Amino acid sequence: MARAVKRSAKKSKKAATKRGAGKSQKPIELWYWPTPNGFKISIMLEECKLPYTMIPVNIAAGEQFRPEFLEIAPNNRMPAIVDPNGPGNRPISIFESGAILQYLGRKTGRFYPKDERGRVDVDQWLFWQMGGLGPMAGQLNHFKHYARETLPYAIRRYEDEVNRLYGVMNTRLKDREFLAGKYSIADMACVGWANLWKRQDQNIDDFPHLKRWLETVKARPAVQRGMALGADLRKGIDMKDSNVQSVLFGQRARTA
Ligand SMILES: N[C@@H](CCC(=O)N[C@@H](CS)C(=O)NCC(=O)O)C(=O)O
Repeated sequence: MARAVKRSAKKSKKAATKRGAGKSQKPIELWYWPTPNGFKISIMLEECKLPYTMIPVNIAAGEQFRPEFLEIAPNNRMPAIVDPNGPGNRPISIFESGAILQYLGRKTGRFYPKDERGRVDVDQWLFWQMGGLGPMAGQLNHFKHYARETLPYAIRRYEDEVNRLYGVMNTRLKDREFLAGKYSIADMACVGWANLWKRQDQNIDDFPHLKRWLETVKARPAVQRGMALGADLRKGIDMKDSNVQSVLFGQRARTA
């Protein structure tokens, strides 16, 4: 696993102390690769000014299969975190970006309402991203940009679905600034995916409310820092390279 990169620790320690979190808060380990799923967590850590150390997981080189990563992320997908100051002040590890966002929201009391109605509103849109926008845009990306065979039916199927989902998002954003009213972890979950509209062959001008939302979210300095995290790591990686493709595609069960 590549060298860990410390981020924000100095500035954030102060902020954490200010919020009453105590001086003993150790940096959260963020196991990460710069993709829209990774950005969700780098954005949230930046928004909350939590101290963290980024540990790159080079998924193009197969680092997601290393035993030390599988121990915290048995699904061999990043992102994952280890919070040394988890519940009971004991370490906790978490995989699945939605679960991590909710955990960090509960831990900090930020971007995730405490009242039930507010929380349900955020959860709906968070799960909508986890089960809809993320997987559909992910499949579209696969068939449109990475697949060795061109399969027009598959491309059309996911392009249509992403288009439909953007329509849903656009309607939702017609009369509210953010997906759940106030800026929340649901917006953080979606921004990295919606930001790829060009690559998805979507026309953002068909979705004016979505366009306004995207510009607003992307203007936040923490979002910019989160989405810039580790950008250099991807340089020189060719997703069409047969070694990379043999790591990432055609994965089947690995039984012990
Ligand atoms: N549902 C997971 C999806 C995470 C995911 O798909 N991560 C990809 C990168 S965006 C990954 O780690 N891929 C490694 C692989 O395919 O082996 C989450 O939201 O955390």
